[in-house]
Amino acid sequence: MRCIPNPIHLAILMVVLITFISVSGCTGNSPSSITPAATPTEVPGTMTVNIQNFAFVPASITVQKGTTVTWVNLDTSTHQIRNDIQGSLAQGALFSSDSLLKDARYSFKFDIPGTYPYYCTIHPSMKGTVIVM
Ligand SMILES: [Cu+2]
Repeated sequence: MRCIPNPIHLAILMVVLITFISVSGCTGNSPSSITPAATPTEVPGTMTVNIQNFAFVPASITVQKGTTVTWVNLDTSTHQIRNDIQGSLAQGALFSSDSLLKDARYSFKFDIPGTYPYYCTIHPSMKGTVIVM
């Protein structure tokens, strides 16, 4: 029995080869690894408020009790955070930061549910609120 190449079998073989080469070529074009987009992550029990363009961002946050809130000054201007009880600057403050230079941080842990307004002593028009549930 002689082995004669069957034209149909050759055609099928060619299609299979072309398909294989095409698929192999495609895998070369796909990214070798997918890097997940960087997403801001909050460690449980912490919250960050940015001080940016003379504003607290976000100006109002709601957190569970026991949460530590950290303010980060992204401005080149110095800011100073002070708790303002019921809008009266004369009353005592539960929390009060030092003067925060650029990139300085201040943290305070909120253990008691309530509403805590605060402001910047240097720029009193800057106001924010921490609501503790
Ligand atoms: Cu300020």
